[in-house]
Amino acid sequence: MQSAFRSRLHEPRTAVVIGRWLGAAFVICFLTGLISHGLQDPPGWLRDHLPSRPVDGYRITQGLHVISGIAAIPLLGAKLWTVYPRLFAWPPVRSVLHALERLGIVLLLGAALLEVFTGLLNTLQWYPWPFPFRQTHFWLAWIAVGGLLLHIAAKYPEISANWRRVRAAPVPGRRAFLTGVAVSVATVTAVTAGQSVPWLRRLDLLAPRRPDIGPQGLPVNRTAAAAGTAGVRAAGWRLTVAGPAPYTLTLAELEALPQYTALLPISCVEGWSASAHWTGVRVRDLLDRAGARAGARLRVVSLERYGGYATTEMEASYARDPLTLLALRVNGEVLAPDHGYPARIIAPNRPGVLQTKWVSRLEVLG
Ligand SMILES: Nc1nc2c(c(=O)[nH]1)N[C@H]1C(S)=C(S)[C@@H](COP(=O)(O)O)O[C@H]1N2
Ligand SMILES: [Mo]
Repeated sequence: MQSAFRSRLHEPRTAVVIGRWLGAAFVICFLTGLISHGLQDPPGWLRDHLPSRPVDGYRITQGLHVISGIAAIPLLGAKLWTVYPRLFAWPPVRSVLHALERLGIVLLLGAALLEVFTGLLNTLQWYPWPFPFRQTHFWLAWIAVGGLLLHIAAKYPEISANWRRVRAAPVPGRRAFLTGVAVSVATVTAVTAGQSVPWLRRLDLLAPRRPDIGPQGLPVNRTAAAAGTAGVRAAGWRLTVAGPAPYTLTLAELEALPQYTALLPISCVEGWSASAHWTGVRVRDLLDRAGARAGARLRVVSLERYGGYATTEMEASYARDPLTLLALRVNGEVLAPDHGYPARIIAPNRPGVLQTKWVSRLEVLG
């Protein structure tokens, strides 16, 4: 059977080297994914411990998440090519242990392929499936990690025998093949990482976003037209703050309050990020005026009616951070409609999805 596959590179040392690179990409992707999930949708026990610093934390972890996920695609291809003759091994199951080993591979392979596929399409904002992206992506990651651990345990003897080059049998062509794989990984990384890494921006040929293209030099995910908020005018707009001492402000009254400027990024979960100077009123000042207690959480309500991010919640660590603003300006200009005119939330170390635009109401929670 094996003789049907003529390349000599279907061999363990090649599989181990690529497996190491793929494993590293997986681990980075998994850990940064957990961070992203925790920040975006924290379970109760974590909710009151989310840090609002470092300011660029989420920008870095989510940038790495998408970079390592994209790098995993050519690595998965190379790994699969290296080992696929074994998928046809006969008899298909030799023992209970062998059955377990193959189950691990089915879980790992199925989950890993689906994971990079759904992740890649997510960066393109394309959701051609009937299930919710985020939960599916989250649970598949755990299945992949479980499959990976089973796989490493089952292959441990072979992995350790081929871990060091001196102990593995020499095979001509191996070095060239590994170099080719490394070059393709470097290339896909270089032409997409510019969506989050500023000094790679000029090479950003294939990523879905250029972080400097859009109104006021910033990309837009959901436009005012799509959100149904393009017709918002200062005259009819009010900010309502609901709390122990509720009040309502016009835009002119909001502009008359002390204004602060902060350099903060929008870091989209899809991988692009861009920093800007935001100017507006501190959220904590607005909350103090409403008589909120120090540990109070906050609900932010947008004028947008139907979107999944029309209403968001903010933990006290963000609401109390002096850099967290209800922003009225970006880079010195009044917010464009697509960036949330007349007022939007901007807070440090938060996923872009929670930087709510077209805000009309803040509700103090408990
Ligand atoms: N009301 C509302 N706010 C929103 C969104 C939305 O769909 N509705 N999208 C969020 C997402 S996913 C991102 S990445 C940022 C993008 O902000 P920008 O369009 O100003 O760059 O806005 C966030 N704020
Ligand atoms: Mo986003």
